[in-house]
Order: sequence, then structure tokens, then C-alpha cells
Amino acid sequence: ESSSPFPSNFLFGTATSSYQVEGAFSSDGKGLSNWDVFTHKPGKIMDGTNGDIADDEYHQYQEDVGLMEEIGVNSYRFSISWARILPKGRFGKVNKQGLDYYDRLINALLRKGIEPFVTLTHFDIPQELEDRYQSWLSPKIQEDFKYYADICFKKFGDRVKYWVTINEPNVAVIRGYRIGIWPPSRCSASFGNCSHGNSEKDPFVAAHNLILSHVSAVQLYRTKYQKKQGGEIGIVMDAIWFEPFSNSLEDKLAAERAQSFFLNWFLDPIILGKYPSEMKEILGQDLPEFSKYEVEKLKKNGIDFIGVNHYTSYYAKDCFFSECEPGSGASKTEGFALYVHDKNGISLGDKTTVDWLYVRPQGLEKMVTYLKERYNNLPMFITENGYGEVEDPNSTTRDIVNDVQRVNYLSSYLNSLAKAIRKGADVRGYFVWSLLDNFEWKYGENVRFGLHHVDYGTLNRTRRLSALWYKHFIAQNLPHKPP
Ligand code: GCO
Repeated sequence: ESSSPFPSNFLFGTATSSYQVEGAFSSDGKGLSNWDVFTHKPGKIMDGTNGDIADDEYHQYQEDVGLMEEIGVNSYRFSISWARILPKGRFGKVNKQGLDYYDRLINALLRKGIEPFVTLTHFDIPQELEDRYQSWLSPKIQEDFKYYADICFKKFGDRVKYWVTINEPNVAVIRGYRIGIWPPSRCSASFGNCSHGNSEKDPFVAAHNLILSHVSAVQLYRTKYQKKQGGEIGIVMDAIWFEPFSNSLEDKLAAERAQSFFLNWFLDPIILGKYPSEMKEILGQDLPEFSKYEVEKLKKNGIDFIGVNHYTSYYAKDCFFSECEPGSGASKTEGFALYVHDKNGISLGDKTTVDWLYVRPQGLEKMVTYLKERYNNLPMFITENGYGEVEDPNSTTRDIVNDVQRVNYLSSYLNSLAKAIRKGADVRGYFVWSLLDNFEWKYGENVRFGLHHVDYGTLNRTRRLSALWYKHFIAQNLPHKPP
């Protein structure tokens, strides 16, 4: 008997995404994605790299499944590249070789007793949809997403029991339509240093279409597949914990507002059928409305679980009632700014070599507890949590594998998660980001999150200490693998 707080059917896994690990960007009939096009433009990626080859998991998936088997995980979270299945969206043919790849991957996992936990889109979408109708800015994308989801459910749903519709739509919208540092490079003048200034409404329109695309896929799954196939479907959100900058009521409200404009923006409509009321109050006409029919559809379909990606926390400071310092990343519209120190200069936690990542394990317990209360303890999976670092060019192999800080990070966050579970949060799984170093979006190959190191010259994988540590952690906390 163990005293593990994790239920015996808990999923312990590792996570990746198609664009970040697969490579083979134009092999075997794959179409170009928005990220293929974006990374090929000069100046978009900090170190000038791209995901053309990435970790070449497309060819090395067997080896990667072997790495997972060695750790002893019982689940793998990965995503399907939409453009590999439908190079031209619904305006072209299904790419059989793309389907075959995921068949091989899924079967290889299942042979080792590893559950596939599959995301339909993790930021990469066929470029065709951008070119034809501006992708998420158009309601037309709902049809495309549903068409794509249908193909995946039909083809893989006999074996895949965990589906995620969309990964971090909040991040996709903020970076792609607000700050403008991700495709499709659109930004709002009221935000950051946007030079060209697209419509202020764009982010909210894109979010609206993401929400409606999500629910269309869920509805399809519920009516056509779920009974027969017996799986579950959810969405994955980036979930930052916002602490008030001080004890003042204004800063407490600012922290709540930060959460409304980040997480509840999507989860409220999806779970409760409406946008948070303070968004409506602040944005007025700039916030799209759901029709009666759409509200019904949202309320009826819901989700089976919330996927929580949690890495870090920030302090939120009010700028409705007081001034925020210029350059603090403040959003005038929403009236808050984010800081890494509180009013008394106390830091969030240890700084890392990744600019946005601060170590604050208690944030995970708070985040999960908050979601439990707000959404009536809907089941949750921690779909990502992990530690990134910039590799020192002078580091030896020994330094590279000796990732003590990652071990400390993971163990403290898992400890924090255990506390939330002991207090009754219905959390059913946890995935480390990531199985291996991979293409870290804007940061390219420069930021590494892997339990395994990847040498981008040889594509060799080297096990880090953290992989060994995770193996022991799983063995201690999950003595029985699910059948
Ligand atoms: C996501 C994340 C991942 C990142 C990870 C580390 O949205 O799922 O952005 O793709 O690689 O969060 O930054």
C-alpha cells in the first residue's frame, strides 16, 4: 500500500506538439502550415532556426516511444499536424500518408501500454486557411475545423480515448492578434509596441471563432462518436496564476480581471455559456455576442475535462484607479499590469534563464483550486508543466545532463499539485513538458525544456537526470499501471 495522493488510474505522461518535434515539414504530402511560413520569414525567430527538421520525430518516433517506455509513463500527449492530414484544409484531398504516420505512432504507443492524449491543433494550422479567409478571423474556420476533427475521430477514435480540441487558444490569440509576435502577426495599437495597429476587435473576434470551432468539434464528437468509442474531450488552456500586487482591493480586483481576460475569456463561454460579465462591461461592442442558438450549443456540449498548462505566476497591479509605469506591459483597456515583484519588492520566486519563467510552485495548487471552485470540480489534467533553460554554449555533456534545477522545479510543483488533490481537486493526470528539447516557437532552439537533451546537429537524444528522477517518481506514486 502506498500513501500516494495520486489515484491509481492517474495518467503520468510527457507532452510535445507536432510543429515543435516532428520536422518533415514538407515530406509525404504534408501542406505548409502557418508556422512553416512564419519561421521562413527573416527576423521572426530569435536564433534564426525553424521547425523544418526539429527533432525529426516523424522519422524517429519509435526511438521516442522507447524513451517514454524507459521512463515508465502511461500516457503521451502529442498533437496532430492539421496540414499533414489536410494540406489545403477542406479545399483539397485528405493526405493518406499523414493519416498513416499517426496510425503508426498511436499503435507504437499502445503496444507499450502508453495512452495517446491527442490535441487536434497546437498552434499550427494549414496556411491555406490563412490565405483564403484569414483563418480564425472568419467564422468559416468552424466548418474547416469540424471537417478535420471528423476525419481524426473517425480514423483514430477507436484507439484514442482522450481528445483535446485546441491548445492554448488564449496564447494563440494574444501573441498572434494582440502583441503580433506570432502568426498571423496582427496586433492592437493599444497593446505593447504595435506599429501597424490592426483592429482592436481582432483578438476578440479570433477568440470567438476559436470557441465556436471548439464547440462544433465537441458537438460532432458527442453526437457521432462518443457513445461508440467511449472517450473524453476537452480543451487545453494556458493557466497563469495571478497574485494581487498588494493587499489593496484595487489590486485584488486587478488580479481577478487578469484572469477574466486570460482564462475565463474561454472557459466561461465553454462551460457556463457566456463571457465573463466584466469583459462585457469593459469591452462593450468590441466583444462579439453569441446568438441564442450558439449559447444553447455551448451549454449543451460543455467539456469532459479542462486541460491546464501551468508554468508560472505573476503579480497583477491595478491601472484603472492608479497609474501603471510606462513599459510595464500594461493594457489600458483592461486596466492591469503584470509584475514579477510585489509592492514590497518581494519576488515571485527564483528567476530562470527563460525571461518569462519564475519558479513559484504554490501557483499550481492555487490555480487548480481556483478552477475546482469556479467550474464545479470538473475533471482536470495538468497537460503541461515544465522547466526551461537557455543552454550555455560552453557547457559540457555533464552539465547538460545534470539538470538539478529541473528536478527541483518538477518535484516542487508535483508536491503542490498533490496538496490540491488531497483537498479534493479532481485531477486525473499530469504531463511534463517536454519529453525532449524541441523548437520553442519565438525562441527557436535556444530554450530547452526536455527530459532528454537533443543535439540539433546529430539529432541524438541524451537522457537527463530529470528523466531518471521522473521514472522514480512515477514508480513510487503509481505502483500499478492501468491495464
Ligand atoms: C503550449 C506551449 C508549449 C511550449 C511550452 C514551453 O502552448 O502548449 O507554448 O508549446 O513549448 O509551454 O514554453
